Amino acid sequence: MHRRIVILTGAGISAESGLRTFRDQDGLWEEHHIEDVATPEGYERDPELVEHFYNGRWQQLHSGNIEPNAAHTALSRLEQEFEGELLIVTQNIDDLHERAGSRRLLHMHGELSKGRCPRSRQTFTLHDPFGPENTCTCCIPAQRLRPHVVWFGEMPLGMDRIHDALDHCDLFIAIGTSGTVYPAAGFVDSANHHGALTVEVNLMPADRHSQFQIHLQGKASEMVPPLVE
Ligand code: BJW
Repeated sequence: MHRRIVILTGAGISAESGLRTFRDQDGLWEEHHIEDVATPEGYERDPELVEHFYNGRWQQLHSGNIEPNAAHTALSRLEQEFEGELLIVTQNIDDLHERAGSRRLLHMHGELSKGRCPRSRQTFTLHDPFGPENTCTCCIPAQRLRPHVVWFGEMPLGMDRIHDALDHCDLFIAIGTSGTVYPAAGFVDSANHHGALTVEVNLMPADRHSQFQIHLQGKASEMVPPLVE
């Protein structure tokens, strides 16, 4: 019986809700250059382009057409029923885990619904898409908010808490992530190192496939509910 579980989720868990992944066919990186929209240098060069990229995704998420799927719901049910320690670490910036009811959740790559003051790092919930009017209330003069997301070369969020959970977990499950982006891609190594059972759920064998002890190949919405129930 497992008592301490860490679950890592990636874009694949939200794919069946209608959100595009990054590296699959038709993924976001087919249409956008990573260095333009997902680096601090790209933002410095052309903030409007980057805001446009995130505003398109913000609008889709708030269009009323996007809902959590059976995989998000199953993880939320697990959280409610499980009496041991559980942490869902998501690389996703959407809020589908929250909408499904998950609370023991950490957004390591940030959140689409928030902007951040570049000076104080304080975050603000965005009720509208980005624009020059989105400024902070913590500084004088007010600073233009930047997307609260983690770009390449920036430090992911909550790493101390994540490492602590990985050091003590006895079950690590990665769902719908290609295992190409670090440090998340290395979490399986930490979990293995600490003696946890490591399980991968993916449509395809992912990059770090061979590091997992158990592979469940298929759609997250079909594989996750029976796995956690
Ligand atoms: C399904 C499915 C279904 C589909 N059911 N499955 C050289 C070596 C090692 C590391 C580096 C290196 N050079 C640079 C680095 C570090 C770099 C990195 O990893 N680069 C690699 C590309 C090599 N990492 C960083 O820079 C990170 N920071 C860092 O390392 O800090 C340390 C540091 C900082 C400063 C100084 C010194 C050290 C930051 C990474 C930030 C990532 N940001 C992004 C964009 C922002 C958020 C956003 O816009 O949404 O985050 S990139 C993008 O990739 C996004 C994602 O969260 C992330 C991961 O993608 P994910 O979720 O895995 O999606 P996909 O599309 O790749 O995969 C989807 C999967 O789902 C596929 O496998 C499908 O098969 C599957 N799937 N449908 C089940 N229905």
